[in-house]
Amino acid sequence: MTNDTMGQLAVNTIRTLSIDAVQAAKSGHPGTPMALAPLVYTLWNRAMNFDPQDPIWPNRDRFVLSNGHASMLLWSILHLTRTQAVDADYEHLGHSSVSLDDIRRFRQLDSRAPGHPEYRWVSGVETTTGPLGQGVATSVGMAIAQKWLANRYNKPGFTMFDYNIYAVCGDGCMMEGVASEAASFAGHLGLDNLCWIWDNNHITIEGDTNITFTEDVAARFLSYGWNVLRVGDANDVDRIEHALGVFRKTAGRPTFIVLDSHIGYGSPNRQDTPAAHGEPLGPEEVKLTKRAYGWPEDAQFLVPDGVCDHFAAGIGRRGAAARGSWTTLFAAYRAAHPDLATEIDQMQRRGLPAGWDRNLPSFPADPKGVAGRDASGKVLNVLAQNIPWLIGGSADLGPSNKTALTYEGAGSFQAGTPGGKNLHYGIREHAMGAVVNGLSLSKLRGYGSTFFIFSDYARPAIRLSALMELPAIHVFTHEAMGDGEDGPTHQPVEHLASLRAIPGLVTLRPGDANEVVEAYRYIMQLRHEPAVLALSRQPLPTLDRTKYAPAAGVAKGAYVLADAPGSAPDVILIATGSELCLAVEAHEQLIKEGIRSRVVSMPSWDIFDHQPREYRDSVLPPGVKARVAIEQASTLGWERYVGDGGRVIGMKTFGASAPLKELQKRFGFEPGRVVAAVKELLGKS
Ligand SMILES: Cc1ncc(C[n+]2csc(CCOP(=O)(O)OP(=O)(O)O)c2C)c(N)n1
Ligand SMILES: [Mg+2]
Repeated sequence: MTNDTMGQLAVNTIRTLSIDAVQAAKSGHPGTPMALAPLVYTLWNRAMNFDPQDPIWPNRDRFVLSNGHASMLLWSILHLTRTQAVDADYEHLGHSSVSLDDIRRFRQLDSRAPGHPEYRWVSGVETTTGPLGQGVATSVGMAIAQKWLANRYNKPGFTMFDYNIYAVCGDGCMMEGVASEAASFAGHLGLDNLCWIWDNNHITIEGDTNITFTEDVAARFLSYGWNVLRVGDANDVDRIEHALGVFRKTAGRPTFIVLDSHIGYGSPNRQDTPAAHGEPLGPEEVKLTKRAYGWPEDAQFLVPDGVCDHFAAGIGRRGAAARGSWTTLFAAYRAAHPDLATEIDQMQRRGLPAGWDRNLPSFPADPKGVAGRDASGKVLNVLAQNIPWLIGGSADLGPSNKTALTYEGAGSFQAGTPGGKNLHYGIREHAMGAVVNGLSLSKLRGYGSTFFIFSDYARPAIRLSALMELPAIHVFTHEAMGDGEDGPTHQPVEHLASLRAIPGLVTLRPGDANEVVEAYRYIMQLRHEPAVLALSRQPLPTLDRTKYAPAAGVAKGAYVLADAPGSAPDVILIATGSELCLAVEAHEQLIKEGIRSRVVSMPSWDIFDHQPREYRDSVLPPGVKARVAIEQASTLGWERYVGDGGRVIGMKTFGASAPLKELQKRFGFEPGRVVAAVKELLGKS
C-alpha cells in the first residue's frame, strides 16, 4: 500500500469510528468528524510534535478542539496513535488513554470517550471544550505561555521550548464574542506560535449560516493582524499540510486557516445538512456512507491492519525522536543551568520554588487600615518575585485592582518583550479568564483581575477552571458597595453566592490586610483548584492580632476571631470581608453590655466546609443557635450557617449610587443594627 492509500485508510478509520460510536451511543455529532478527519490526520501525522508515549512532555505541540462536539475526532486520534494514559500525579499508567472499548462506550458512564473533550479525565486532551469559543480563547493563553517559557528558559544552544499551538474551531466558535476578544489579543501580541483552523462549513444547528452569520470572517482576522490562509478543500491533505507549513514559517503574526469543508462528508443524504451536526446517521445511512468510503458496510469499529502502525511511523516516530532529543538536551541543560532546570521541574509538577513565601508582608494593627486591594498589590509584588512563573494582570483596571507588578524588571508582556510578567488583557474579561486557563494548562501560575461585578463577564471561563481543576487565580476588587458613588451597576450582590455555587472553586473574601496575606498563602499552595479573591476597594481596619486570633485561621476557611471569656457564647456573629470589622465593633459593644458574643471570621465557605466536623463544631458549636451572619451581598445560602433561628444581614436588592457611609446606613451595615439583631434573637430587645 502506498503512503497515500494508507493515509486515506487512516482518514476513513477516523470517520467510521466516529460514525459507529455516535450510532452506538444513539447520540453525538458525526458530521464534523467525518469532514475534519483529513485535517486531524494531517495535523497529527504530518505536522505535530507530540509523543503518544508521553502526552505531557513539556515541549509537545498543543492541539485544541474548540468545536468540542466533534470529540470523536480526538477519541479516534488518541486511540489510533496509542496515546498513553497519565494520572493527576503525572504517573504514566502503562495503558492507552482511549481504548477501542472506550470508543464503543462513547458517551457512557466512566468511558474515556465522553461527550466532549475533558481535560484531567482523558490524557491527551489539552483543555476542556464544549462551550463554543472557549477552546480557541484558551489557546491564546497557551501561546502566551509558550512565548514566556521560551524567553525565560531558552539559552544559546538550548532551545527548551519551541512548541506550537493548533486550535480547530467551527462557525459557532467564530460567532462567540470570546473568540473575537481572544483573537484581537493574539493579533496584538503577534503570537506566531498560534494557528487556528476554521471549519468553514456554513452549517450550524438551525441551518445554513446565511440566516445569521454573513460577515467576512477572513477580513476580520486580517484586521486583527493575523496571517490568513485558505484551503478550499478539506479533503486535500497536501494543501492542508502546505498551509500548516506556511504557518510555521510565518513570523510575527498568528495564522488563521479557513478550511472549506462539507459537514457529514460522504453521507449521500446527510452531507451539508444541519442533521449531520448532531444526529446519528441511522443504520441505513451508515451503510450508504461506508459504501461511499469504500468501507465494508457491515464492519463496526473497524481499525484495519496497518492503520495504527501508519500513525506509529508518522507522529509516533517523529514525536519519540523529538522528545528523545529534548530529553538529552534537558540533561545537558540541567548541568549548564541547574537553577532553571529545577524551575522547569517544579513548574511541571505544579510545585513552588523554595522560599516562595519569604518576605510576605505582615500588617501592624491600624484602625484606619489598608484596602484589600492594596494589601493584595503588596503581596502579589512579593510573590511574583519569589515565583518566577507567576504572571498576570488586569482587564484595564490595573490601577484600581492594584495588580501591577511594579518592581524593577517585572516588565510588560508584549510582542517584543515576551519575558514581561505584566499582562495587559485589555477590556476583555472573558478572554482574560480563558487566557488564565491557558497559562494554567501550560503550568504557569496565571492570574487575571477586574472589578468583582465584572466576574460575570469571565464566568464561563472561571467555571471551566474549576471543571478542569486548574490552579487559576482570579483577583477581584471592589467586592461590595465600597465603590459607593459608582452605583448599582458596579456593586456586586449575587456574585459571591453564584461563585460559591461552582463546585471546586475556592472563593475567599478576606476581612483585613493580614487575612489577604493568608488568603494568598493558601491559594499559592493549591495545585488542582482555582481560587477567586474578593477584595475591598476601601481601607479596612487592620485588626490587632495580639488581641484577636491570628489571621492564619484563614487556612481553615473560618475561625474564631474574638470570643467571650470563659464558657460558651450566647451568640455567634459570622462575617466576611469588609463586614468583619463591623462584626468586631458590634461584638465589643455586646461584651460591654454583658452579652457573651463570639466573632467568627469566615473568608471561605468552601475551605471551611472541607474541615473535619470536629473543627467546624468547635467554631460553630451546634448548641449555640443564636447566630447572625453579616455580609454585604445576597443573603442566599447563609441559612446553612445561621440555621432557622438565625439572622442574615445582607442584601435583598441592588445597591445604590451614594457615598459608602450613606449606603451602609441605608442598607443597615452598622454596629447598631447588628446589636439590635442580636438582642432580638436573645429576646432582650
Ligand atoms: C456557548 C455555546 N453555545 C451553544 C452551544 C450549543 N451548540 C453546540 S454545537 C452548536 C452549533 C455549532 O455549529 P458549528 O460550530 O458550525 O459546528 P458544526 O456543526 O459545523 O460542527 C451549538 C449551538 C455550545 N456548545 N456552546
Ligand atoms: Mg459549522
